[in-house]
Amino acid sequence: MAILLQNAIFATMVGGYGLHEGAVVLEGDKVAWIGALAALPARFANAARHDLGGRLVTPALIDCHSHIVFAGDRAAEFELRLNGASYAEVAQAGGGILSTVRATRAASEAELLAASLARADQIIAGGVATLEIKSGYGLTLADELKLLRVAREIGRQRAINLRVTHLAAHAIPPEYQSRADAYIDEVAIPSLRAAHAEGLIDAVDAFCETIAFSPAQVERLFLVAQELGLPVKLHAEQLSDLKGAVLAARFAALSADHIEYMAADGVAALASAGSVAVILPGAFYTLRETQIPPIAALRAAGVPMAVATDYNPGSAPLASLTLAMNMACTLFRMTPLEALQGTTLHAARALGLADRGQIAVGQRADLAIWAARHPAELSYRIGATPLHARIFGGRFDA
Ligand code: DI6
Ligand code: FE
Repeated sequence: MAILLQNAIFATMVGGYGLHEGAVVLEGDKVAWIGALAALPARFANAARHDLGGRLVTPALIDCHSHIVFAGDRAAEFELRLNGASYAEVAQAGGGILSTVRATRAASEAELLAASLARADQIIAGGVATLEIKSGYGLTLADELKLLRVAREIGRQRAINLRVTHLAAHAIPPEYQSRADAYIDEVAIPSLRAAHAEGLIDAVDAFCETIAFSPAQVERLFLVAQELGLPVKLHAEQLSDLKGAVLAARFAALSADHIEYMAADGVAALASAGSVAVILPGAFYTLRETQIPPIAALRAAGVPMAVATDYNPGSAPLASLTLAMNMACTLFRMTPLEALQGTTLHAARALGLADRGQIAVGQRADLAIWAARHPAELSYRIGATPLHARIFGGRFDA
């Protein structure tokens, strides 16, 4: 049964905003037709009509970088940092990611699922229909698989498309202190192989940083990903410039993420590899970082920029993708058009998905209907969620 959307402003995201004031027909889980109502083909004459009251419609948003499967919270660490400790100092003192690892290991799969579903619901309520989720708070073979299974289960229990990413190379657990190479060999690579064998993952990520894994260690993991035919992406240049983006580009990475400290060589490498730069202003904001990612250089080099929440308990307890868009504009001087491209078209590309991120014939019928008239309003508002309704796979949410 087809549905016809009329009396709306469609930001198709085809060539900029691609604003279209007309009608759109959805059939099954695909966009079937776009045009002026007067030109509606006879075969759609019986489509169920929805008058959208002049509202803005965009492709449903895509959050291409999150870490929502975890237990506990880090409010105490927030307080420590406000009292002067840095993110790296907290991490070195056994807090930070490792405190979440302790809580996550202790949680049962059911507890973890319940906590993670609540976070997925927050994201969905913000107009998102495709979400990437990473593991990375288990750091043992069994615990990483537990997180990945929970991530997959979210996609079965909720109206959302998931892409699941293996991130065992997120932090060095205490039992491998000063033995990061052994961790790569004994946990990261075996859990990658096991997760792939179980069909749990779509991509492989790592945290390339002085407080985490070196480029040489990441490369060993990426070689296994390559052997398994899995695409890679990388947490690169978040706190320092280890040339992670250059490494990622050598593996034709889907994306390099964070990249506050990326230099000109990284920009050039991403441009020639066709990788996406994933901008994560929530972590920048939370850590009170002052080094801004090289937005102007990325723009000049034609590197597609995505914007994501990075939703995680430490550096970005941020559930709202439209707030991330606001931060990308206000903190990094991205334009509202770039911010919306970053959560639609370019976010799709960052996940290797060509069937979404635009409103065009043949694209997935995942749409967001907003209490707004112009797409810049999505980036402009702070703290309100202007979602009016969401369509997932051709159906309005109940
Ligand atoms: N960089 C981040 O911002 C998150 N992971 C990473 O590699 C933070 C994760 C955390 O602090 O729990
Ligand atoms: Fe992250």
